[in-house]
Amino acid sequence: MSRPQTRIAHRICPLCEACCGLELTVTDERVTSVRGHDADVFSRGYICPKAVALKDLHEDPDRLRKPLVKRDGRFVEASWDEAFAEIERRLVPIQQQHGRDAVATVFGNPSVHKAGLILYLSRFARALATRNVYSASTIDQMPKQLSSGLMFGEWLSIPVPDIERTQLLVILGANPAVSNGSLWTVPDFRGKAKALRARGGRLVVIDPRRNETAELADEFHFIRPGADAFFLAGIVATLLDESLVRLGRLAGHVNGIEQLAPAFSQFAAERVAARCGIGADAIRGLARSLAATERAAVYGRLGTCTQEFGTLTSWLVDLVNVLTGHLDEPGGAMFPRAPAFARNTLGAPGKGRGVATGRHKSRVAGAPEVFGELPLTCLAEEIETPGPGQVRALITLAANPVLSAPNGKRLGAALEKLDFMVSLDVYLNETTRFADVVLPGSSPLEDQHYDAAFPQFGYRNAARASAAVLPRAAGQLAEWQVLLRLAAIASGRGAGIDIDKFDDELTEADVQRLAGEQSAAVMKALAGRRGPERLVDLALRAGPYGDRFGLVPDGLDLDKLLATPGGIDLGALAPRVPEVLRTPSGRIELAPSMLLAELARATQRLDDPAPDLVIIGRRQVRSNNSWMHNLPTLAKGRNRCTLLVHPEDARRFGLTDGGRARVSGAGATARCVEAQVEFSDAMMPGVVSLPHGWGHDAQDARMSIAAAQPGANLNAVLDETTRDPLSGNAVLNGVAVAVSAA
Ligand SMILES: Nc1nc2c(c(=O)[nH]1)N[C@H]1C(S)=C(S)[C@@H](COP(=O)(O)OP(=O)(O)OC[C@H]3O[C@@H](n4cnc5c(=O)[nH]c(N)nc54)[C@H](O)[C@@H]3O)O[C@H]1N2
Ligand SMILES: Nc1nc2c(c(=O)[nH]1)N[C@H]1C(S)=C(S)[C@@H](COP(=O)(O)OP(=O)(O)OC[C@H]3O[C@@H](n4cnc5c(=O)[nH]c(N)nc54)[C@H](O)[C@@H]3O)O[C@H]1N2
Ligand code: SF4
Ligand SMILES: [Mo]
Repeated sequence: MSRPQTRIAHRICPLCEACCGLELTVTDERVTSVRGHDADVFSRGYICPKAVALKDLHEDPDRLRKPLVKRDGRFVEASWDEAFAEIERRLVPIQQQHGRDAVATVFGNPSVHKAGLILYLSRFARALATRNVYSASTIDQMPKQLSSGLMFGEWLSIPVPDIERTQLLVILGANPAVSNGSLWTVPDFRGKAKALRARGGRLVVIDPRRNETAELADEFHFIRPGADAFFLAGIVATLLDESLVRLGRLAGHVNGIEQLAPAFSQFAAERVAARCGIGADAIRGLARSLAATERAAVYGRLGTCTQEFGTLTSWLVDLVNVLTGHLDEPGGAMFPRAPAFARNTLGAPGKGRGVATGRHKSRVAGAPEVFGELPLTCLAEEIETPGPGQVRALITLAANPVLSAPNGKRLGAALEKLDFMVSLDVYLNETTRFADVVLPGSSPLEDQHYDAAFPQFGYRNAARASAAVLPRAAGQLAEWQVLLRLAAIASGRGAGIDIDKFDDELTEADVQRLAGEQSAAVMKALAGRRGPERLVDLALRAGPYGDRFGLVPDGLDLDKLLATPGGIDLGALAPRVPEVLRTPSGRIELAPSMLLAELARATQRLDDPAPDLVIIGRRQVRSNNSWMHNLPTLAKGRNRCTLLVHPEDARRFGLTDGGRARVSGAGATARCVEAQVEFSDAMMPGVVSLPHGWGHDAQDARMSIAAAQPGANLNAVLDETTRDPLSGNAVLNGVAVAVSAA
């Protein structure tokens, strides 16, 4: 027998936004251990329990490895050529007969975590040329993208707390101690929060649940779900009223400051206190602390976005940061400068076109397009409702909306009625089981990796790339190749297209736009690579730290990053205003008219009574959205899909600890689920919590481990018709429910 061959490989973890550097031991082409990479300049050895599950995912017998085509209602394995031929045969006639909008697409969360998907999504979408583009963004962060776009001129110019230098961090509606951060790439949040406190700084958390982040905090307040806009408006009103506003260096770079005093006159702390469930003294006190602390930042995330006033709230977070002199200042909320793919490093600095919404509207609800997308919660009605523009076919890419989006039952029933559906996914699950053709996505360990999105939200600037850890399995296509083939079919160029030539053609067009007369030379410099790797090399070299194709000899390129697996540190965040701005005025828009109108609408809602009981979600360390419940290392152990109930509420509703409860949504067609009750005094009375992403009880899915402990689907009781009207984002928290013993 030959001696086992062992090697060490490095890979950035693609499982969440923290983007930790991993060190993997590979013995005879099998991963034998996964550890944190101590020499990683960004994550410094930190990992969470999910990283180890990359091995489970790679080896999971349920993971799809061959295309599946549905014949007479049953899936049969097919070759890639057969699968693409079937797609061409069925998709193209739908486009021809019913028009381009008859084909919809949904991009799911993992598509942002894989270079082969994120860098080819736009190519695919352009080829599909439909208005029916949906994604996880409208059940997640679209409000923050919209408020950032309106204030700073770019959808992804989102400031993040400079946590290593701040002295006061206020967190609303986020639980980075578990989620590891979102729109804020911050591995080891826990360690950084402890360091903040060790240097005398303070952490304040505002949440309807005393969550794991609150346990690290100096100060915690329960807030009534959905009341953050009122709370933050109370802070702004206090700053204005007590003359605490200090713009500092930004004074010459803002517009609209004079519009604020009249707009906030209704929101005195004493007036909003009851709406928030937080005393006026605490609101005024926090406003004063923010104003008086030299280095402070307010951060809001999922809980502040997935509510009716999501965009309003997201704006108010940054308005408070500006008014207290903490935006774009060290220790405040700052704009990262990513080494590649950041729109706020392209084009003329300091001015731009800004953002617009509503260039078209959804056909049935009339919801405005935002960032080129329609609200995911509109998809079911767009499939169900006859008439011109009706959605008759769907392509899902790494998405599981039947579990992830409100009222999946209705969506599932709609998917069943489609003329044709294709999914690119790693599992046959609650959503992909409705497809006619399922194409297998690759195991992340088989892909070279560069995070195109997350360095735009990094707690510091860094550049890292990873080589593939394992060779691609025989016969497995890379996901970018799959997307190009789908693009070729959708644009009428046929499934048989030469993928490499097609890729050259598209990349040449990009280079032409970027480099004009120099484009031939640039293409030559990129020779030897193709697919996402070539796009990464191009973006790095043309980017703010790039080698500019030789003009900056010690600048970045992909070779350099691949030769440095621990990455290259590009320093602490640095002030970027006005260069970062892309608004038409070249200033930060403090009072966009759309948001002032929304603020006025909120005044009508100041006296809304609290519903008897509302539900919120939660995340857990050993789980990620809807798809990691089939991985043995994560799935083992106790039932985690429990309904957290405050003991007082339990008494009111006759629930027992460990017993079962029926949770039903409000309204005539109330849907219900059953879950195990767990008493918790960490819950605000009147609020219960169930994690999302569970409910793996579909008979025809193929996830054997997940099916053994299916859990209850939170989204089954949520309502697909309530949205933040500005961003189209779903309301996932603070929804009225009833509970009873089951
Ligand atoms: N009630 C409630 N609902 C929520 C949330 C909440 O807080 N509360 N959170 C929301 C948020 S923030 C998000 S982002 C969404 C997420 O919702 P989705 O975008 O639907 O994402 P996931 O649930 O993570 O499902 C990911 C899908 O991608 C597949 N997949 C995994 N890895 C790969 C891969 O490498 N390649 C391919 N091709 N496929 C892959 C999985 O099998 C699964 O089908 O859920 C949202 N839903
Ligand atoms: N382990 C793990 N990590 C993950 C994920 C996962 O599923 N599991 N998902 C990833 C994804 S896709 C995302 S988007 C991020 C999200 O990361 P975070 O933004 O940190 O989201 P959550 O952990 O859901 O925390 C949201 C918090 O908002 C609170 N909340 C609910 N409603 C309200 C409200 O009205 N007001 C206020 N102030 N708070 C409210 C909840 O109680 C909860 O504590 O996490 C990512 N990381
Ligand atoms: S926190 Fe965990 S899942 Fe997220 S990137 Fe790091 S190791 Fe991966
Ligand atoms: Mo998300």
